[in-house]
Amino acid sequence: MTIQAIDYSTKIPNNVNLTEDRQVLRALESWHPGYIDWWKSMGPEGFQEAMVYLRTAVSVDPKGWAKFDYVKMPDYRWGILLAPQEEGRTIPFGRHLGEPVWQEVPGEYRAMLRRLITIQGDTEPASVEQQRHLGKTAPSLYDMRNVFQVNVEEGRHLWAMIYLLQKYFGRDGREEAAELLQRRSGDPDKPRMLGAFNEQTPDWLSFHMFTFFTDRDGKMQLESLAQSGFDPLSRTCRFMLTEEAHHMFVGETGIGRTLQRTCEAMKEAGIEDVNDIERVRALGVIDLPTIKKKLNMHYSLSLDLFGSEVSTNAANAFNAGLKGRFQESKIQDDHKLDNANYPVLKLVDGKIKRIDEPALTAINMRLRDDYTADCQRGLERWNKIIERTGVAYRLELPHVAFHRQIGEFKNIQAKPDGTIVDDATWSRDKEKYLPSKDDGEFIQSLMKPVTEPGKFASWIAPPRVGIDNKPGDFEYVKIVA
Ligand code: BYC
Ligand code: FE
Ligand code: FE
Repeated sequence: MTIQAIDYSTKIPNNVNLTEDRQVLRALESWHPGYIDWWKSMGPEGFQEAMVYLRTAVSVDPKGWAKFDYVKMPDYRWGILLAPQEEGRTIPFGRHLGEPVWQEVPGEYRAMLRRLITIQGDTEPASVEQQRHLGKTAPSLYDMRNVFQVNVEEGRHLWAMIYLLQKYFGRDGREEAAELLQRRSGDPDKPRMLGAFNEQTPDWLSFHMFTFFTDRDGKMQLESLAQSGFDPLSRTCRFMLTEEAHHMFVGETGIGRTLQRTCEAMKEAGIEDVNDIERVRALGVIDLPTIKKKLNMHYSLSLDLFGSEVSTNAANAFNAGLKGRFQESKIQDDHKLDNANYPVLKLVDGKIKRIDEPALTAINMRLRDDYTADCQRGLERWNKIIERTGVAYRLELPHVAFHRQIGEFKNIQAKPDGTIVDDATWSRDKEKYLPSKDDGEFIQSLMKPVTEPGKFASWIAPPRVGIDNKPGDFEYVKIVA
């Protein structure tokens, strides 16, 4: 395994030898100004001049791939970095199992591959757009730096997909690349492609839920694409996953610190009843039932990102060797799914039932199940935090039929426990399960910026350790007024 050094001499840092790939370099360089315009108009609002203590990828070596320094965000070095090519790699699943991986796009799969890459690419700038207001209400400089770190890396993930489109898809690829800068999150005329990426991220509780739940969909999708027989896609996704871990860390610790602070404040004030919302809120912390509602919302929105439980798109992508399963190589089966079944939750005569479906068409369901298990482990860590404070409360994932807009359950209403209810009951009760306008306003009232180094807003505990082992009062962002 050789590790290609990163070339910083070109405008676009890369380890794909762009200096000798003139045509692609030119295409990328002509896309660059539009990207910078997009970043300046749609990236973090009000902080384009700030000096931010960011990590930048300087190698793809898993040990020591990043360096930390103060950077003005528009000067961030968005690079094209692929994990090293593995000698003799073969296609790990599907109809071409065992054949050498492709270094060029197989003609018959061109459209399918382009679509997968475009959808992946679309989510990256969408999340930056959704999060652009958050700097202004950051609960600390530490948190502010974290959202900006996530944002620049999502920007880099867009570059990763743009490189594939421009190198391997000719004129079609250049058109897709241009359109990726034109769609906008939440815009009714030119929305982003997937549902959850057109929702708002109105406050920091949502941001942390988003990075826990939605970036985790990112992880699962990238893991499946990292299996791809199209080797450049696999290599790109493998390196993206290195960065993704931090995004989920931001979400998990962000919620963990919020829970910690709420529970500590309740204990100090001697409040036993978690449902005594008024008294808890008066302490300047977010009550646990409201945190649960936000969890319900972001988990259900993220489940929609897995597509329909039974999907021929997914079956075709698997068969073609383009998109595999989570940890494909660790699964003990034929990797072709010729005669296999997989249990799928379906709506049968108005009841939710587990039905065996051909495993090939149930690929989305399987990935979603792996995702749910991964989320569940995170929830258990949150519950430990609550438990240690002595507050009697547990977080749970709502049933997969709850609040869905895609798949089997999109036409019914179910409570978080999975009980199906009629529309009238749902309308009457939904604010018990999802954040109400009132909840939103209360959270908004706490979103006051804290910009003094080492200080934190009332509703969130400080982190246990700093970024890059910096001390507690480190100035992660030098704000320029
Ligand atoms: N919203 O067969 P179906 C990330 C459409 S996140 C709107 O059920 P399929 C990140 C679908 O397009 C990871 N439309 O689903 C996280 C299709 O439409 P067409 C992003 C939807 O194709 C945080 C029709 O419904 N990466 O990286 O098997 C921050 C029937 O589709 C939705 C990927 O998603 C939806 N939720 O699976 C930053 C990987 N769901 O084509 C970044 C690439 C479905 O008939 N994408 N539809 O018009 C895929 O693998 C698949 O496209 C999907 C859908 C898993 C998304
Ligand atoms: Fe990403
Ligand atoms: Fe991410």
